[in-house]
Amino acid sequence: MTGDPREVAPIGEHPMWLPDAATAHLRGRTVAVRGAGRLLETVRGEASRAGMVFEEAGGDGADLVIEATTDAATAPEGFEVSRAGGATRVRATTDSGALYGWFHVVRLGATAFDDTLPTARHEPQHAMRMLDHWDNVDVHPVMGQVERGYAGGSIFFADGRLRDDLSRVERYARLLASIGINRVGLNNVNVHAREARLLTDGLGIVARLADVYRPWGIRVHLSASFAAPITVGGLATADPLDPDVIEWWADAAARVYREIPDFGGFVVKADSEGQPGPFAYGRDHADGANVLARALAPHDGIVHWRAFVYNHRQDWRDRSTDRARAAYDHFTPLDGRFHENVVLQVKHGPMDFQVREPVSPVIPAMRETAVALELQVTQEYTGQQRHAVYLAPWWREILDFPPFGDGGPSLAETVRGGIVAVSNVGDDPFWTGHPLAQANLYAYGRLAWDAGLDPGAILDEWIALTFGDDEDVRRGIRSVLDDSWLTYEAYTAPLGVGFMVTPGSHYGPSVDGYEYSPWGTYHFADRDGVGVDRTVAAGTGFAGQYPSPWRETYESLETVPDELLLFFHHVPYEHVLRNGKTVIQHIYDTHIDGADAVDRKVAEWDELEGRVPADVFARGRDLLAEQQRSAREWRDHVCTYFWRKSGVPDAGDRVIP
Ligand code: GCW
Repeated sequence: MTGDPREVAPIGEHPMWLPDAATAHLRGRTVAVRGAGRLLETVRGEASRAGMVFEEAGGDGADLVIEATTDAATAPEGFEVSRAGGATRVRATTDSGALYGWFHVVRLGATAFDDTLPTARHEPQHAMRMLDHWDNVDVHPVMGQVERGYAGGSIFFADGRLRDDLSRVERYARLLASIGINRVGLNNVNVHAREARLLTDGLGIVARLADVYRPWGIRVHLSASFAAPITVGGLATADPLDPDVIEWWADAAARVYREIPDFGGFVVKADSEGQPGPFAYGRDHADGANVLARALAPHDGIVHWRAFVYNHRQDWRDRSTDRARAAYDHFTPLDGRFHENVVLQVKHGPMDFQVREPVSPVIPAMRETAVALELQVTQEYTGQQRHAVYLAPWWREILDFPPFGDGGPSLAETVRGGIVAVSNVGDDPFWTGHPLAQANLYAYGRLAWDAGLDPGAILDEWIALTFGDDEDVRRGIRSVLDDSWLTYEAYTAPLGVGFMVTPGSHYGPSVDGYEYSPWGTYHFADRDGVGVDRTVAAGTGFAGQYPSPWRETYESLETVPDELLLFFHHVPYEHVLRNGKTVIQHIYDTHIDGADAVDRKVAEWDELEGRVPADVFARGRDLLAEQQRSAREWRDHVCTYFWRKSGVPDAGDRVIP
């Protein structure tokens, strides 16, 4: 322990938000940990690691008393923190609540021992707070080891097998527990041949990982292939209504639970981007999900069934097919038919994790199905951890959205099946490629626990834990990150239209990259205008999938929010936005301003030299240089493209090449 937050472990592995300095306020203080449960052992281990002194014999005089007792009457996993008689107390009904209470005390820093500390109850908004890994055991020839991973290889697997040394996974589990994550999906939802066998002869791997996560209150889940009865079971069919298939899944689940009694369940991507599914047998997705659900039910397991089902072989000339509509069209007729232990896992937007999309209309539509909201911490479409983009303000907007109109419940209150996100970590020394991308993982956990937290306050918390209390560091990092999501939006695809990325890699601009492709992600720019007509009156009808008032809000050019204009409408370039600018001028201005904003971020980061650890500074500087290059490239491609299409010059007389 150094006491100096700027001294981090030599590179090899950055401690993320739990360097030893983060618990410096606890060193030498006395502690008593009371109650039963294996997670209390974890709390004791943490207290001893922090250099606390254990108080024997009741421990009523300790500086910190952590107690799991049914008297606490907190919700499962919740805790109450209070201060009286010179002691700070954490009381929880369960041992997991005590563990979360411990990490709350870590976050509070020295204020945990102020006599003014108010009594407060903290209970998670969602019982399921999950992180999905898209890790492959083998390195996939196209997608690499971690699909859409921007931070190196897998922390679980190397050389086609489970790593021998799982100590990093353990440190990861600790970091996740500290932000309240309680479920982890271990493998890619695109299940390839090797990974399908995790369910059969690879079960030992799953069991070993479950053992590592268990002391941190985290249950593991597996992505399963719908075709597993054929590919690993040797059956001739995977028809969900076939008795042999039903029996195969029941046996498979029983085998898993014999090895891993607290196994969480299966995650399934079916009939999606080439993954097998029930459509091959003329069955629907309720039939498909329910066969797995029935197999898991006796063991208290859950099926996360993904709603990301759409036609990825569409004819781009056919304007009536709309990828945005697909999930709603497939799933809403099935509402009410899913077993109780099916959670429909829905991406936050109707398309695919873009920098801006409306909220998916599937979420408010499924009134009788438990729905989980899926976010993407890995920055597939938001700069791939080469651009500094703090996503919490975007997630907060999504979580706050009132799907039934103002005054009604927020999206966070609407989803009953919890919150899921795709992880952004790999075996990179900083875990997340860009050191600042750690803030996204941190913020995800905190928002999954409480969607009401302020993204700026979360960022301050992350900065203080990671870098200590230097006010200049706080200000510098805040100035790089605070508006970074909007900056990224400004220099990439405009006004909600999405994509315009390089096909395959999804990094960097290619305005027409997907325009004449089968993937359903079009902007329809021509010489007169741009955007997708998704109105009921004249377009694909997607706007009509929303309950009122949103269907009307989105349908009308008078009321559609500017930032979603091109998601819902095809308009002429000279169409005037509600902000008073024409669409074309908005495109020029935002792209030029967005790239300029990145120049400022480069300078702001440079100010941090000598204030953050040298390795963090150097990595950040290199990546900001790349962000600057890339932002300019985006600016130039997009501006030139629309200047050539429209022939409308920039009102500011700037030279658009
Ligand atoms: O965004 C797309 C990605 C795919 C991913 C898919 C999904 C795992 O480009 O790589 O596949 O989403 O969410 O299933």
